[in-house]
Amino acid sequence: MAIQKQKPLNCTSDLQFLLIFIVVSSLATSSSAATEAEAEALLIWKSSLDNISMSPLSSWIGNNNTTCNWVGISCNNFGTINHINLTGFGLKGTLHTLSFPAFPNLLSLNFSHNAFFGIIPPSLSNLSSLEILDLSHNNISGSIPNEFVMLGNLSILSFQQNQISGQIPQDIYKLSYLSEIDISLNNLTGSIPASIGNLSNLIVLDLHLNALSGPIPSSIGNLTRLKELYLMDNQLSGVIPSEVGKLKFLTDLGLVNNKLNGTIPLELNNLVYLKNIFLSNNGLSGSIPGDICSGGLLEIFSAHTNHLTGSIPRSLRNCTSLTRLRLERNQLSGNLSEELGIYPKLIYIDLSYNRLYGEVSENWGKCQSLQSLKLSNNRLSGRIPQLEGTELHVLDLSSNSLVGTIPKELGKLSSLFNLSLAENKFSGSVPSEIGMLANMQYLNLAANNLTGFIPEQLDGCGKLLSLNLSRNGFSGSIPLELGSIQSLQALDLSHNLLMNSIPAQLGGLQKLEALNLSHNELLGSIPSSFDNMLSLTVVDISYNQLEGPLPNNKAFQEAPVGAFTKNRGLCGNATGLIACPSATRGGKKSNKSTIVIIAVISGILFFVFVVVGVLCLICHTQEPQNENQFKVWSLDGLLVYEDIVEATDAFNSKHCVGVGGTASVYKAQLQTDRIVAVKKLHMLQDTDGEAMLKALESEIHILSGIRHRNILKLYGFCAHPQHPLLLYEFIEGGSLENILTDENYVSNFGWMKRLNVVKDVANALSYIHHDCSPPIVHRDISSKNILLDLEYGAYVSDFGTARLLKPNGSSWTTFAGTFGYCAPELAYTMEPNEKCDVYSFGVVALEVIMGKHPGDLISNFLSLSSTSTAQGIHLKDVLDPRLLPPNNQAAERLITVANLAFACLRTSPQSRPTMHQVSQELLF
Ligand SMILES: *[C@@H]1O[C@H](CO)[C@@H](O)[C@H](O)[C@H]1NC(C)=O
Ligand SMILES: *[C@@H]1O[C@H](CO)[C@@H](O)[C@H](O)[C@H]1NC(C)=O
Ligand SMILES: *[C@@H]1O[C@H](CO)[C@@H](O)[C@H](O)[C@H]1NC(C)=O
Ligand SMILES: *[C@@H]1O[C@H](CO)[C@@H](O)[C@H](O)[C@H]1NC(C)=O
Ligand SMILES: *[C@@H]1O[C@H](CO)[C@@H](O)[C@H](O)[C@H]1NC(C)=O
Ligand SMILES: *[C@@H]1O[C@H](CO)[C@@H](O)[C@H](O)[C@H]1NC(C)=O
Ligand SMILES: CC(=O)N[C@H]1CO[C@H](CO)[C@@H](O)[C@@H]1O
Repeated sequence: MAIQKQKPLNCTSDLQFLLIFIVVSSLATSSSAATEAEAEALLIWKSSLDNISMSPLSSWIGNNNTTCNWVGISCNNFGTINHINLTGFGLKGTLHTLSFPAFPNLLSLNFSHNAFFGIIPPSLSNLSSLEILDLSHNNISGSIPNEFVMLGNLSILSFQQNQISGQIPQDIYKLSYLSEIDISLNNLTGSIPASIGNLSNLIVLDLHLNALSGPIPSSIGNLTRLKELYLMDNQLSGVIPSEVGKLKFLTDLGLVNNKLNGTIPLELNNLVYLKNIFLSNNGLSGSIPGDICSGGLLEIFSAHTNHLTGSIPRSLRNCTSLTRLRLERNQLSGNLSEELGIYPKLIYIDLSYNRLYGEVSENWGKCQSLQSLKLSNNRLSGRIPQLEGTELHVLDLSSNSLVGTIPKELGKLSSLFNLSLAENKFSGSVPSEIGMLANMQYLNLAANNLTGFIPEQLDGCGKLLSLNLSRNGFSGSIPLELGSIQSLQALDLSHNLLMNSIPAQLGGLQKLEALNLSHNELLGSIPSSFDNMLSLTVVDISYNQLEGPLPNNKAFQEAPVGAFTKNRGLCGNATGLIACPSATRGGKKSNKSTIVIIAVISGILFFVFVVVGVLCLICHTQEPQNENQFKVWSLDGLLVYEDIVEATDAFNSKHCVGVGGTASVYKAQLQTDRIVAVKKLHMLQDTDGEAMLKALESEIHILSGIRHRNILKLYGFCAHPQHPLLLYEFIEGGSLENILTDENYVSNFGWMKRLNVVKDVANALSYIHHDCSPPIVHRDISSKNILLDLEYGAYVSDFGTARLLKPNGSSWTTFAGTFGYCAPELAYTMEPNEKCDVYSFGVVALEVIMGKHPGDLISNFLSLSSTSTAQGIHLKDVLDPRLLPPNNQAAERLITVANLAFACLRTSPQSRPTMHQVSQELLF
């Protein structure tokens, strides 16, 4: 099939609309004058406010001829003020300086989202026409004054999120027009007045997150128009009054986190509009009303952590509207095989910690939206059904009596990140397909009857944090591939039949904190690579056949005796062990000459290690790489190309996620369901297409061999003559630059996450400079080219301008790089080397901790000194002011990063550290 000529790419068309955007003032005023009293009252009040309030109210000047045009003010046809809306103006001050009697015609007063403090002044009651009062999201304290109930026309009242204390006024029932009360997130005490039942127009009652106590008054049943009732997070006690069943329009019922007991009233069966029911964390008993989904609108039913008994009602079986069902931690019983239907919208279900029996129904596999299925700690039997039809992220079937093998089809659940099948009766071997679960973080298969080898393919679970295979019958060796799961923090292989020696590769698990290899048949000595496991804190290697010295590692040195017992012959200076015969490792006491000898020996050893290490790396990188993907993709170029054209609707701008000088980037979901980022290169008209393609291709061949977890994976290349495409791993997140400038992300991007980003980038650069042969220089490190995933893991991307650095130097034709990140020497030499990347890294590291490009700070620093570290610059002056100050540990590390960054910015390339040195310094 011939490829049709594509429409010219136009990713920027949306921007053009933005440019011709015209701001239209929406402040319609029907009259230009307000009364003199109103204008005066406002001006007096303004002058009482904090200074920060002056600029938002700068239009509040002059006389009453202009008042109706003041910001936030609007007037009625008779020239008096009827609405004041100052939402989110950043105003600070009190309310009692505002003379409320001046506004007899005011209908709405909206002061939400400011910093008002002090009490609610009793004179507020002078606003005799007021219908809407919104003081939410301020810092107002004191109690609600009794005079308040004189606002006889009030319909909407919102005090949400303040510091209001005291009781709800007994006379609140006098505000008979009230349709909405929101006093949530305050400090109200006392009980809910029974008189509230007289507010017959009430539609919303929200009192959640206060300190209300006492019972829920049964008069609440008189609120026959009520749709939303939120009383959660208080200390309410007693039963849920059956009168709730009279609230026939009720959609939302929130009673979570109280001290309610008794049963869930059967009368809820009558409420056909119910949508969300939250009853968790109370002391409720009895069974769940059988017809709770009678209206067919129920979406969320949450009643976990109560004492509910009986079975899951049949009405829930046909409740196809359900999205979340949480009944965990009750005493529910019954046969689960029959009780559940197919829920097309169900996302989350948790029935753990009950007494359910029967089988895991085949129907679960047909719930196409299902992301979490948690059935642990029940009495389920039978096998795992087919679940490929779901979107599962979490599957927890632990602590049941399930049998059979672990189905290899689980490997198709590509979103799965938490799989727990522990404490069942599964048998057979672990299918290697589990290794296809690349998003897996927690894998727990402990305490089953699993046998065979531990599959080496588990290294495909590259994000694994915890792997627990303990208490099974696994045999064979520990696969050395486990050593490449760099994210691993906990590894438990205890109580199996594992043999042979511990692979040295496990020593590469730099993030491992807990290691349990006890109760196996492991032989030989503990690899010396374990010396470098800096995160390790808990170890247990007892009950094996191990011998020889303990590694020189704090976790081993400080472990209790029990961690080593019942081995063949371990030695070292840990408690309970004999000292090793020779002083090669672990020995302490010695005279000076042995120290010198040790130093010399270890020097030589180190040298040998380095040489061997370097040779290994060279061998390794020259080994045929795993090029399957690359080959497949490049051979099938046409096919993949068509697939991409289809997935991007022929490069439609709606799939475009970024445009740069040399390329546009699209997000494409291929037919294999893989999501890739497609980079479409802009080809210049006058370049020699063929030659350019050849050059690109050979370069890409080598780049595709880079495999590092902090480097964006290049999957392949389509050598299309008009627009060559590069296919990359798609990272859901954004560029470092975007995240640092987006206020929505900044507060979540705390110090520890930022330190990790710096570390990740350093590791990636160290890898391409020092572990690749030939070394690769990136040439364009900037915050634009560093992508962050949703967990703030960093990926260096865009080697578009990188060229392989040939050992004998190479000619550089064009200058690459981003302004503001380029090393100064690039201005007069065209031979960039690794040290340019080091410089750019310094800029990025500062940018990460400052929250913005360091700009002038660099030139100031460069003129200050050319060799030293950051003299005269205080850490607190450079830290991102949008975050809270760091704690001690983070502060210490930030100082390290700042000093390193300044070292990287030294004018003379020779005096900058190497990326290897930098990444070593960042090993915290
Ligand atoms: C207010 O407006 C009236 C009529 O437009 C005018 O006569 C009067 O001078 C104005 N007052 C001031 C103080 O500008
Ligand atoms: C107050 O104003 C804000 C912003 O215009 C609006 O979102 C909010 O709903 C208003 N409050 C009430 C009670 O109408
Ligand atoms: C709110 O008021 C309390 C005292 O009433 C004070 O401690 C607190 O700092 C205030 N918060 C803000 C954001 O102004
Ligand atoms: C309000 O509720 C109480 C208690 O349920 C009841 O005795 C009373 O008759 C109700 N009042 C009205 C007006 O319905
Ligand atoms: C549960 O129900 C299924 C289907 O009706 C039935 O086959 C099974 O025997 C029941 N299990 C128990 C333990 O009663
Ligand atoms: C465990 O598996 C072995 C071999 O498959 C079998 O002989 C044994 O009975 C199983 N034990 C349990 C408790 O299921
Ligand atoms: C003019 C007027 O109505 N003033 C009232 C304002 O509110 C206070 C407190 O409720 C009353 O005491 C005033 O009489």
